[in-house]
Amino acid sequence: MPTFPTTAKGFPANFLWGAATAAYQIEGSPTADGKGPSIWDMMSRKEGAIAGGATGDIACDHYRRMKADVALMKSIGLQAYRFSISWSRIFPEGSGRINQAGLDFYRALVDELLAAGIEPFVTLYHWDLPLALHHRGGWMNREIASWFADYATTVGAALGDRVNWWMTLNEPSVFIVCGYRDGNHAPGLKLSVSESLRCVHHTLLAHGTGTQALRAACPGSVKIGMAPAGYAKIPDTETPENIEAARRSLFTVSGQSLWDIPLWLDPVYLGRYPVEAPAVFGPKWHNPSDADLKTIHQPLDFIGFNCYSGVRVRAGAQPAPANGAGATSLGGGGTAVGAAPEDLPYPHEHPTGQLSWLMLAPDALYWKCRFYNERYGHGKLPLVVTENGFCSGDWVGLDGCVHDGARIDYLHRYLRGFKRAAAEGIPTGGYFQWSLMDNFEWAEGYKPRFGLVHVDFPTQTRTLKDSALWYREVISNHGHDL
Ligand code: BGP
Repeated sequence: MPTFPTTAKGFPANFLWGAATAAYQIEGSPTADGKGPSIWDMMSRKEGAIAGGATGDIACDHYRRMKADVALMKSIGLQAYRFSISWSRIFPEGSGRINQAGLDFYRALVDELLAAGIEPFVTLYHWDLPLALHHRGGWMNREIASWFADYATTVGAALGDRVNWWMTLNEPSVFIVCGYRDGNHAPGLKLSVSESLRCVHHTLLAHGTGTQALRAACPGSVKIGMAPAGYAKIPDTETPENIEAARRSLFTVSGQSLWDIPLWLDPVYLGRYPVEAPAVFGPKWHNPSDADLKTIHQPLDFIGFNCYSGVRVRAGAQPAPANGAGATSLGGGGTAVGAAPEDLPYPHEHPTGQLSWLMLAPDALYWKCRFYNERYGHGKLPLVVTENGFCSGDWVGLDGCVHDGARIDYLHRYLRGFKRAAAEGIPTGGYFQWSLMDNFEWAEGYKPRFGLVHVDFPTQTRTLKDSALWYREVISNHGHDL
């Protein structure tokens, strides 16, 4: 545990520094010990679906190298490790029969972490739906809320005595939009907006039933949250008008893309869909029942969010629409005042990671914390960065080291934004670097490298990058020198 004392300027004493991974991206061993197939096992076999024809069949071979990988985490000084459970290791047919060997793997991992003094953070769902459930409609089928609850009950009962921190879903907007509407992620469907909206609702419902199930299954008090995605909105300059424009842009459903944050987070934290949603979607909108909204709106213990990038926003020349969209800081539904927000495009040459969506936007962490705290947390729930990271084409140099200076600078700048939030009195609980090690980056294959640890995939050799050594220092002085 950190020994650095709490100061008004830094992170609280119980703040945890960690790194994150996900099952399909690192484990490999897709059929070991009775595991059933997932939609990503299917997707990665589809001709042309994944860059370089890659699959997660071996990935980082973590299923077989788990102990050595925990030792690696310890050598970096990690205080927490966020990983996901592969649903189809536990339920090879998606529901019904439990595969004890699958649970045993994660129990062994948790034991290993605790013995190394590392706090486990468990994500129940990081995109690898059991294929058997896909054949029963997957996220299109409302029954998934009860399949997910059964899965949460089983995992909670197996690990809840030793795992305090839980996340139900990772980036629901990404797995629905990319997987069901755009088709570039598993299961590769291209549904209509109306059908996709049903998936959105089932996803949120599963978050609610999963949260209830975890609370019932885990002895003692556990901390439950989510790990949603989404671009931050950053005021171009910090004038009151631009700040309000950024807030409004962040919290408005402005079109039918399904990416807008309040579509996902307002039901979870406020118990209702955004007021403008029925008008934006017109006849494609399905009115939810009060009972469903109540299920979705479970009390949570922290505000988790993944944060990679952000868009700059300024107050435009036009007045804001009069439908209350986005509304002021206090949770939407208010009368619109002021200017309509204008998102500002980055110039073509703006710095990015290896993937073009990863635009350098260092204030992203600060503004997400500030706006989420205002609208959803009200100073009562700690903000936890469940992912933040950078992808670059790293390689092992002639000197045997991996000199990833761009990643260090990226993390340093973003962490300063997070520290500013803490210094302004916003409660903070932890920070997870994505990712512990280079891994299978979904449709992009193995080329984009996000790790603190370099993985040479043919030999599975691990090499700590310079960023891992830098992060070790950050952890040891509890962010004091950032
Ligand atoms: C994670 C994925 C990562 C990376 C990241 C991107 O949850 O597992 O591999 O793709 O999300 O975040 P975003 O989708 O928000 O851009």
